[in-house]
Amino acid sequence: MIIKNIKVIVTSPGRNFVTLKIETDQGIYGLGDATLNGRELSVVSYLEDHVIPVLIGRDAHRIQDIWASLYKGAYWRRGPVTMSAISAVDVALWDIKAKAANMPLYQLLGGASRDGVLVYGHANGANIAETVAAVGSYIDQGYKAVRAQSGIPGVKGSYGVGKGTDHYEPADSTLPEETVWSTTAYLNFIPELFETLRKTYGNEIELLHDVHHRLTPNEAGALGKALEPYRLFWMEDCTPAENQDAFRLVREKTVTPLAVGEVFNSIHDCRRLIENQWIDYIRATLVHAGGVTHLRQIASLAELYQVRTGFHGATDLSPVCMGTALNFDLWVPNFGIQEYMKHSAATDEVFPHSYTFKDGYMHPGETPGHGVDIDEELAAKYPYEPKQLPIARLTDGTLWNW
Ligand code: CS2
Ligand code: MG
Repeated sequence: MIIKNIKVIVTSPGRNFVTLKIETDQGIYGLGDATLNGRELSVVSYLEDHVIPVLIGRDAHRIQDIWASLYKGAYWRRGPVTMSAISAVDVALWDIKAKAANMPLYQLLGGASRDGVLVYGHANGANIAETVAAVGSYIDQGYKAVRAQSGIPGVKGSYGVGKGTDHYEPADSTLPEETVWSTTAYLNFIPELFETLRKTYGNEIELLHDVHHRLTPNEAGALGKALEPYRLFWMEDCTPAENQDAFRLVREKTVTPLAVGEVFNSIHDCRRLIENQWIDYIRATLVHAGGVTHLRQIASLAELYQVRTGFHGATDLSPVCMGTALNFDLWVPNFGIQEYMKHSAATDEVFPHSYTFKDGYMHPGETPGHGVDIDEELAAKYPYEPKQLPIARLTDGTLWNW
């Protein structure tokens, strides 16, 4: 099965997405998500200038060889742009192979290891009362797990608080919006949020929280300890992980489960974290960490150390990524949980899909491939809009981790 043509489709039904479409000589095509929030056009260029020319004429079934040639053949290995491009090719080729085998991707990977994929939703509010109410609305929708993020008193533009819509879209300005961060205000506030949530909803509901890279290891350890009475499912991105050993310091201070990795793009970003069992969940995902081929390696390493998957699934990862992730989640032995931020209705129209949500669980469906398509005509109606992610500064003006 020969690769005949490859398209990069940029569309913006409410937010930017980059989709790779690989067409073969047997009329089967595959789709991959190549969206890198705020850096979309860099991946478009990498694909069009450096990847597509070397793929035309290649055998679409030789996924492993193509992955190796794009990774080792690049010389300049790793990084979010390169790996998002490789991920898109890899996912599209797995989509093709599953379609050619006339089965959903999860069957091709080895069949279902569970009946459904546990997901968590994103509840947020400007304050504790609004956030508690938002968590309640997710419980009413049947979610068994909910992430809670709240505005922090005195902190402008607190992370994770939506602007009146279902889905929180942080990349919503052409130049980075400046937000403020105060660790003191945050640490004084967050335990009360989860104390209130537990008092209101009890211990059944799984509660998650995203620190979003903002604390030092010592502060993260202190927060984890303070949250232990409220038994979080996980505390995410508690401290930047370029120095993987930082998580040893956090681990020594708290038993609150730790999740990290949505910004990782290869196994080398998380090997030490996993081998030393400094984390409980790995969040690296299909669109940024090398696709199915590489995520299988990461998941297999994680399984050896009782680390489970907890894929990133924000709205800046397209339905193509979500559909592929749900197939992977249904199969992978050491599954933990899947993030699920509902896309906009316009996005769901551009990307028709077979995945479904019911009572807090999702299923990819039985459509051959990953189960997600793209309506190219409709996609063309939503031109690209330059958008960038915010930055954060401390109250003294120091540039901080957003
Ligand atoms: C967040 C994301 O979903 C999450 O866990 O960390 O919303 C993240 O901020 C965005 O995906 C960045 O593009
Ligand atoms: Mg996160």
